[in-house]
Amino acid sequence: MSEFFKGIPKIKYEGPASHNPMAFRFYNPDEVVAGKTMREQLKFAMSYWHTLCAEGADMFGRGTADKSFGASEPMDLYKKKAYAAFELMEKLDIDYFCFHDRDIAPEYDTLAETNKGLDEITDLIADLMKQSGKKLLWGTANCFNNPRYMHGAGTSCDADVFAFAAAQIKKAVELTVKLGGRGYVFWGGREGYETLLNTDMALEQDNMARLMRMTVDYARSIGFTGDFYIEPKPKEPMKHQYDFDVSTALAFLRKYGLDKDFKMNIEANHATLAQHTFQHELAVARINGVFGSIDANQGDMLLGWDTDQFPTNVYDTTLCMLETLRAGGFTNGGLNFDAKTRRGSYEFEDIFYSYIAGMDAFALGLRYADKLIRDGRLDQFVADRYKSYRSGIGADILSGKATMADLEKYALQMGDVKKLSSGRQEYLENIMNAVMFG
Ligand code: XLS
Ligand code: NI
Ligand code: NI
Repeated sequence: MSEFFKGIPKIKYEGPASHNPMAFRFYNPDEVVAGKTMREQLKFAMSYWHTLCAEGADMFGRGTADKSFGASEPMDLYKKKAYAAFELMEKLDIDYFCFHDRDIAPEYDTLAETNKGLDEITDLIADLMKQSGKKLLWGTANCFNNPRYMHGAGTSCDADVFAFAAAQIKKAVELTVKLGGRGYVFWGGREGYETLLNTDMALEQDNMARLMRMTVDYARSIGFTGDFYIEPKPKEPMKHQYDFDVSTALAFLRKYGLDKDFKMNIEANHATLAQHTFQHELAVARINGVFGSIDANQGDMLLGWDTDQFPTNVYDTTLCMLETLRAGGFTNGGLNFDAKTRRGSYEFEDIFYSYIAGMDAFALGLRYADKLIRDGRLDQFVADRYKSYRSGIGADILSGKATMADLEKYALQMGDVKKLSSGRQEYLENIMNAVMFG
């Protein structure tokens, strides 16, 4: 196969002083940070949809980037995309990829024909994986683009649509297993509502859970041992999505008994759309045992939609990696760049500059998170802040020994709470800067 990204070399680590734009300054794959190589800690993945498919179209204009790869007909196009994907991963030294069924092969008029195309392309992808050693982080089904999903997929008012979505997901799961994927994602872009005036929310949520239960049972029956993920997002395209944020998705999983099989795939830009920080969503997942995988990107605080920008904000990547290290690192999950170049960054070089920027920003985040943990002042501050629970009345509260009557007696004798300790937010923010830049 010919080279698609001509003139772009294999990207290597050259250190912070390098001015070579086609080099890593902070991502040094084989360097050990926090007990593992950066490659193992960060587990970077390429998103097939943004990288090989998205051409920069927006609400007001068509695409600006050409991703036709010189192809003449649909199957030829998707084969070329596959070769281009593996060339790009090789050049960027990215070990994993993620895909939707409709990113990798054309959708034809019938499901049978579409599935045939998927079989052929996944044979090719399996070969390319074998040759290169690249791995599948997770697969998913695109149940949002086709007009049949206008009212939802699993939550559609039309049972034929539910059946079609189930068939599509069954195939996507089979392909994920065929390619050795360690994860399967549900992102419910159309699983929600535009108006409650036409919506039976109870039935829709029951059906969404039914579809997930069927998927888990089927996938386990064909040997899938990886994790299922819900990827929370509050809105866009639907006005209200049922998988709003980590807490909402967790309550849903627990209600339907799906919490043993599912974890969260947390996307930075979705967190901010839900009016949370990225760190908040990661922390909620971590403390509830559902920290799974990450869709690494960043939004623009002045815009109210999912801009899917490559992550370059080092404070965010640092806090993200701090939560990741606290969670014990990734097991089946990883850092998938669910991110695209800006519309004006339309050349192939821009894709490489973007991935380099994102990988370097996360490498810095990992280095700083490790430094913050080793420095210890932040963790020590938090431990001290709650020290009143380690002895006396606090210890009795935690152990369950203290009753309300005991606490009343204690409070009466106390008269009032004595001097409280300061939260010291600014002091802590300054420590963070001192550790990062010191
Ligand atoms: C869209 C989502 C999507 C999922 C996979 O906002 O982020 O890209 O990651 O379907
Ligand atoms: Ni995503
Ligand atoms: Ni998104």
